[in-house]
Amino acid sequence: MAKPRVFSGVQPTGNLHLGNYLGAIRNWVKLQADYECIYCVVDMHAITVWQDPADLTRATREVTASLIAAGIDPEGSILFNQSRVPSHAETAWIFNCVARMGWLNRMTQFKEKAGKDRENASVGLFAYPNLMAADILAYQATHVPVGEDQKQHLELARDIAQKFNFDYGVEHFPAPEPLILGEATRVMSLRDGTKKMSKSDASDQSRINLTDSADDIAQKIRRAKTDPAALPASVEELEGRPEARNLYAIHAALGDETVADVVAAFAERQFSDFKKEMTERAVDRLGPLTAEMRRLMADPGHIDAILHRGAERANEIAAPILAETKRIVGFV
Ligand code: AQP
Repeated sequence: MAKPRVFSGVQPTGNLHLGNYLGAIRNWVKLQADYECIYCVVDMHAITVWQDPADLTRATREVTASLIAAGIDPEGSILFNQSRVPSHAETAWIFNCVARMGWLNRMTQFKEKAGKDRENASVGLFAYPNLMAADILAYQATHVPVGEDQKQHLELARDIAQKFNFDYGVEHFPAPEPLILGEATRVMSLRDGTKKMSKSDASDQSRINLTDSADDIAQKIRRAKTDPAALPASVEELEGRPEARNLYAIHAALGDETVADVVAAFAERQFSDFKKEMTERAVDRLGPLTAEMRRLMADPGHIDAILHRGAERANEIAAPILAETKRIVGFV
């Protein structure tokens, strides 16, 4: 029996951080055993906000190197960059005509990213969820591993698939399911436990980048915001303590434990002890990944060849699906 198909993407908008790693990429690696996996560096999403061209090229290679270093196998899985496969843009246009303005108006990520200056945001930023739906449905993928922040966009992808099928009286697109896995599905900023850890946060102290050295990691964890209360004796005691909750979730996820395991291990101990052990765990986990990524980045030609080959394989799957989509729409 054919394995179910997974699609997921990451933007080359800067260095990947611990949130991307624990919320998404680590799960991508695990899913390779049981799914047919298509992983995409979504450069067309990246340009929904301004990207310096040279930085975009560098970040595309760097993100690809991080994915391979984290354990994505470019032979077994398909790894490529979005702009090389035309089905994404072509399907997205059709979805621009299926999705309703009212649906997109409800997307919280657009509100957060456009901020107060909505009039000045790009049309691409507004239509971003339609392109994301196209990314997934261009392959008729059924499962999408994402962090919690992407749940709303995935629900929109399901709505688009259903409306397309209903409008045209077909069963062409599946309704894709989110796979939100692990103890750290929403990693928060190290400076503010109520804000998501993000590449675009102005403060580098807010996140642990996958390119950070052991010293950087140690310093960021030492300075991470905490609260004056004692370490919790139960999981319930983490309620209302967003910074402590976040650090516990990160420590648990890095060690493949539950938050309850971490609570039990540190009850009646000091935050300084906890932070020391958290640093060791983060460095042990990320150090080899960073070293491998640096090694891969020394040969950008090799990374480009992987992306090109991946795009060819992705296109082999997407081209016949796009041909059928166009036939259904009535394009000659
Ligand atoms: N803080 C997070 N916690 C858990 N998962 C996260 N993801 C991102 N941030 C967190 C997951 O990582 C995958 C790739 O995300 P992306 O880079 O394509 O876009 P994003 O969600 O917009 O990430 P950033 O860091 O916030 O990027 P910028 O600042 O450029 O917008 C997704 O599966 C996402 O859920």
